[in-house]
Amino acid sequence: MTQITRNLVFYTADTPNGQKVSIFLEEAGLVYEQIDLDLAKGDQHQPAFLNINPNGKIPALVDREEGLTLFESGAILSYLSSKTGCLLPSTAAENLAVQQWLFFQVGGIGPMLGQLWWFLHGTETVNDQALKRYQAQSLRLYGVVERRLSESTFIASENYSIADIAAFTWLRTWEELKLDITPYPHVKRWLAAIAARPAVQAGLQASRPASSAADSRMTSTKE
Ligand SMILES: N[C@@H](CCC(=O)N[C@@H](CS)C(=O)NCC(=O)O)C(=O)O
Repeated sequence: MTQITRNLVFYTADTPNGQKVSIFLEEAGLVYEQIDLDLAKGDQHQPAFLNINPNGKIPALVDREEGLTLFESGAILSYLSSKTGCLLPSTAAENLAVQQWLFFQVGGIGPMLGQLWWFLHGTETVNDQALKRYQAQSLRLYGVVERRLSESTFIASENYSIADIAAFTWLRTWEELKLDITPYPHVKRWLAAIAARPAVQAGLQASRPASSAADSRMTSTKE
């Protein structure tokens, strides 16, 4: 495989938090180098990666041009949007709304749906109390988004934003999470609209490791 040096190096895995950044990179048409971490094998705990993200989680981004290393998907999305001007809100009020809904995703939707996934698929022990709690919390959050989308085309405003990208990669997983989203027609309308965007489809595709047969970590260049 030819290795080409790129200014943007993106550390990821094919999960909702990684997919958010993949989608943005495609929306912005950025050229980047992708390093796929095998989370099951523990690549995220290797010292070399902990130097990039001391929290040992994907996604992380290195911008060689700026000499910058960033972790936390919300921070990466905000950084890339400011750097490129892509999906940048046009007013201070809209920017605040985007940040508010982005934080809501990172602090609420991600942890609750993530825990639900874990208690459904990540552990062999069935814990009914935990399942009940995370199912209830997840559905509550779908309800919050439903109410918001009943009054607004997109989550933060009438414009598609990084807050939509962030929430989309999580809320699209309802089937895997065994959730019934029939009571949330606005969420369904919004999921379908975002899924139809070519950059979203390209981002989800780019998020898949270059070769599932390869051992350990793989490098590929996306452009
Ligand atoms: N708040 C973080 C969450 C990152 C996160 O939880 N990443 C998961 C994958 S979706 C991960 O790296 N898990 C591996 C581990 O916890 O060992 C963000 O939004 O970037």
